Amino acid sequence: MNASLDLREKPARENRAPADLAFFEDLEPPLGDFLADASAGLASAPKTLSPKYFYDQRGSELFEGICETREYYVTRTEIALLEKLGPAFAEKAGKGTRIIEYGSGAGVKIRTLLDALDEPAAYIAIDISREHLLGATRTLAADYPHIAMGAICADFTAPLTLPPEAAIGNGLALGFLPGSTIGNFSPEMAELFLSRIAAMLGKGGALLIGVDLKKDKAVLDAAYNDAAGLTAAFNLNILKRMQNELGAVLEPDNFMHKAFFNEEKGRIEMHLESLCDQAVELGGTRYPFAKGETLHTENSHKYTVEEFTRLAEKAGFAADTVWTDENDYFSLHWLNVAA
Ligand code: AVJ
Repeated sequence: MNASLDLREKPARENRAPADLAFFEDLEPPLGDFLADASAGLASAPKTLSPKYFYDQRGSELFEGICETREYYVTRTEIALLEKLGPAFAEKAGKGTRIIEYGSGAGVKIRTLLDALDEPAAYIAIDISREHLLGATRTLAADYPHIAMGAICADFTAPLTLPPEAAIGNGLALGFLPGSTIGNFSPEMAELFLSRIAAMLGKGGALLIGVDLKKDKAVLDAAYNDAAGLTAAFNLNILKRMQNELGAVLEPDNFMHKAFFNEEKGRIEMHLESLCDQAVELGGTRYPFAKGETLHTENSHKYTVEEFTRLAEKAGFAADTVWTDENDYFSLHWLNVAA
């Protein structure tokens, strides 16, 4: 190696943590290319778009609103379970647990764990949104000064090894994946993702994961068709984003929110259905929509306890305990990384 090559080496990346965090690791996840993804999705048959584009500021607010609706039982059912089961988790986890959360939520769910466990040593959040991640973790740092807080900015669905700074204490490494986030993945992708989590947590680790259950189709359909219209607005917001951010030429009023449980595939599907023959213009290309044709925006897979247990086992976990609410609407699974 010669001197001129040395000069071209990039300076070591700085991952300076704010003083209140134990560490901050920025893996600089590539931002999704909304224009490229939307163009490819409109050109494909059937037309699709990734649900990750729901969550701009307005979309995130609408999602929080959905969680408060009477029909969307998911959030309140899971939080009630987490609160009730605190002592059971504490007994399983023991002292000095290090919690690793995939995604950093509003903080309500993680607080139930931090409050219930026996002197947890650390909380480490992994999230793709840098601002959201740092904001959420620093708020927790202020409220839990005795727990080391770490943040990793990364795409948690991609292969990832925990940095050496994340090895805090010698308690259990406990992964936490609430909210039925896993439902957005196809079963094949869910298995791959879970196997990566198992590798990251390592031998002796465990995962606490929230999984929405199969149930009466009418209950499922209603949860994604709330009477106040928040889910419809959430779905249609993706068209407004295309107009505002990508300069798409389209008429949102010519599309209708459509969500239903597909029994055969075991998933809620969300679509935007075209109410007439029309075209969407994006990046200089016209994409024709026939009346009744849809843009498929989301899948939310539902499992039976047995189906999900089998999937987790294929991914390298050993099922330990499953808890469900009194209606069997939602499940929490405690899985151990298989030896
Ligand atoms: C955030 C993916 C768990 O699938 O229920 C809620 C998203 N979409 N209503 C879900 C959602 C429409 C939600 N997840």
